[in-house]
Amino acid sequence: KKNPVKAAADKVVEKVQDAVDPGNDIPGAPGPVPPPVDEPTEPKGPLPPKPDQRGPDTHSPTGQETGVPQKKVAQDGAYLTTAQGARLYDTDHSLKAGARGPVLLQDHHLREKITHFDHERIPERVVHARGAAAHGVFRAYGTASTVSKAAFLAKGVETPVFVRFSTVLGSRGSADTVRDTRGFATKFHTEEGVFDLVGNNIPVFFIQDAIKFPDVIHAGKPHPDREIPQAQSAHDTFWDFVTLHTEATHHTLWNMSDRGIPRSYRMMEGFGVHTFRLVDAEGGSTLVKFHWKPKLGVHSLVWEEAQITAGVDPDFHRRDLADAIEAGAFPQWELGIQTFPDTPEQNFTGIDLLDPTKIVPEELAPVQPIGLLTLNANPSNYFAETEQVAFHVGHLVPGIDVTNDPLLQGRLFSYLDTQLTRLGGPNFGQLPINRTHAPVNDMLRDGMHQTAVHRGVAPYRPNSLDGGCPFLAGEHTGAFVEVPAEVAASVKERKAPTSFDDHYSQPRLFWLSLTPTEREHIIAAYTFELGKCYEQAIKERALVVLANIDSELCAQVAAGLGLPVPPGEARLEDPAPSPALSQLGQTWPLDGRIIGIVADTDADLDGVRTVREAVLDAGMVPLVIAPAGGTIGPEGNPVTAQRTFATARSVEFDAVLIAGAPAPGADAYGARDAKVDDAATVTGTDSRVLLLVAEAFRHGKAIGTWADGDSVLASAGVPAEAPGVVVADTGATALGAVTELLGTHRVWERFTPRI
Ligand code: HDE
Repeated sequence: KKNPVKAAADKVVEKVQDAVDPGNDIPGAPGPVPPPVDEPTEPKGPLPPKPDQRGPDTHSPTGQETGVPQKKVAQDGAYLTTAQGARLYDTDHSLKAGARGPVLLQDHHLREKITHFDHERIPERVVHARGAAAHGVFRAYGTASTVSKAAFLAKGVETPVFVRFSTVLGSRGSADTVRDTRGFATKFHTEEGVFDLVGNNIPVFFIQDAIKFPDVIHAGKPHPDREIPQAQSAHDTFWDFVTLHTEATHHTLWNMSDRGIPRSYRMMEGFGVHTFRLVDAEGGSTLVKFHWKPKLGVHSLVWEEAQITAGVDPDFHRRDLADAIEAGAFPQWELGIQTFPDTPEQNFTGIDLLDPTKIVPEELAPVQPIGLLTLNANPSNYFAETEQVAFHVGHLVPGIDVTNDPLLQGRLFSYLDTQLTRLGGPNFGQLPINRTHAPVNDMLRDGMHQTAVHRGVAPYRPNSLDGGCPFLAGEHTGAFVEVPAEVAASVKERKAPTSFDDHYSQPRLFWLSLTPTEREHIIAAYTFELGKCYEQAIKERALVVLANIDSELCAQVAAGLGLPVPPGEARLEDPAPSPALSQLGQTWPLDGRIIGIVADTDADLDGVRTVREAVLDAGMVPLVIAPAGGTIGPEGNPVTAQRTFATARSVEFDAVLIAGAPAPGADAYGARDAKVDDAATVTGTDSRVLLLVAEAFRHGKAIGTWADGDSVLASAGVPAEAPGVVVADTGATALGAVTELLGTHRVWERFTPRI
């Protein structure tokens, strides 16, 4: 029987819906859906990016438009429909035999909704599962044209790109700031097809042969019995492997250095790791190593910061990248190459170019800039873009080829293979984020998730039915032709060249190239990670490895572990240090740096306003930290709090300013209202503020105070005369001094290395 109350209610709903019935007349309603774009099936000019391939346009939170505003609504059209387009009148109640009765199997909407939901997840990447990505553009300087005929490297050519950064070991939901290598994978949508540069933020790798990849990853991933620890290398199986397998020493040392805990994806170098081969228009070839150099410099967290951040804001790097792009502070990297003659030895000054555990110091082969990458748009949909993007080192374009590096050779197999499981079949190239912008005219047919409707009857060659089409291209009509590199007559064997046996000279080179502060961080990292191992034998073996890098490093870690120092092996002559490997000693731009400004109702709020403006003018982000949410100050002219004492933690800020109260009599913000006047001054006594200031100090961050803000320093145990602590009269002076300090990222004098 019809429920009269419900019937009346339904009528009302219908009426309301009719009233707002929109179609596309409602201002702001989405326009007509564009017609689908056919997959190209015959040779023709390059297609522009399809509507669903274009990166979204962004706008900044300050309201400054950086393009067409991003579409904010999830659906097109006015009515909710099924996947088949039938309009729905109710999506909240299952179809039942009476309001209190059982659910009917015939409820097709319920079944469709739940079934689709049940299958929303795909397998996460077996490595690099956690990532964050952005769209951008690569603009070539043309400087690489002498060594590569790749069209996208010609002067002034702009190529759309999609870049995905990642950690390696953790699962999709793991924390961003763990100690790990970071992935830096770039998909160039060139007019000659897709080129993927699938690199890392560390220039060397743990292993020299792809066949060992499952071993190193099984060792680094959580233990198979309890599946712990998550996204960590501080456990027995990792150290068991890397100490038994000493070719991993160089990469492990980089992981234990500051490079293992980057401050931001925007402040990381990227490396192609392997040696690649570029081919010029005449067929001449050059060996190269690829480098990404961040415009903001290379900066890291300190270990305690990384640990706190993993709990306080596990999405720290993801948020940082997205916020910067949304605010219009587009991160940039220069792509550079080190070039080497393509000789049969593939060796440069004694360094085997096929060994991925070796770098070539920049002092021996300078990095020559060839183009500029700018990330300027956030993905619109995490799953469709960041999750479904599929990189492959075999996605190459004419002018870029591979070498015999045995690690690279194995990767050429793995990246295609892994997508079959992850993306469910061989047609992942048709997904919008992966689809090339170049015309596709392949003879690949059918398969899971085929979305192209191929026409004709002759997807084979040779054929007569299609008039012999399509034809094969040649070197001068844009074909990808492998470099006819000579392969020396040899026997079939499972072996590595003897040059691959040198596992220590380059770890020593790295160690010798760092400043005492950076070395101190390495000592602390080894002491922490090995201290987390249970097996004594593993720790002892690790010390033997360290003794072969440096006796002082070994001695300090041994002291931390409470173990005897093992003897080191006799070493050959020390390599010349490579200063380019150190992160310290230079001054960098401050774009997007975050300045916390602690203020309460008694503070010099005029000073706070001036400082906020100046911070914004300098391209940085001011965040006012107040006792509670809302505003502080007089009703007519309040200062808005972006953080509160409860929500702010030091790790979020690159520098901290403390606004003190103006001198008695000098009313800084004019007529105060009585309510505000009554509010107690809490800054100097609030334990959360004291913790914030003490942590900022411990982490080497610049701290500035003005008016009587310096009283907080004493309560927090921070000496006012310590390096990088500024006690000023006005906010502007305090900010000026702090800004100067920020250029070097941290106040390095505060760290006192043991050696
Ligand atoms: Fe990867 N790697 N890898 N890798 N790798 C993958 O591919 C693999 C290696 C790197 O954001 C997988 O689509 C093997 C070196 C990045 O989607 C898989 C070997 C370098 C990403 C795979 C290596 C990398 C991956 C997992 C040893 C730096 C993330 C999912 C021969 C130069 C890409 C996928 C993204 C992802 C295999 C070694 C970088 C399984 C077999 C060396 C940045 O195919």
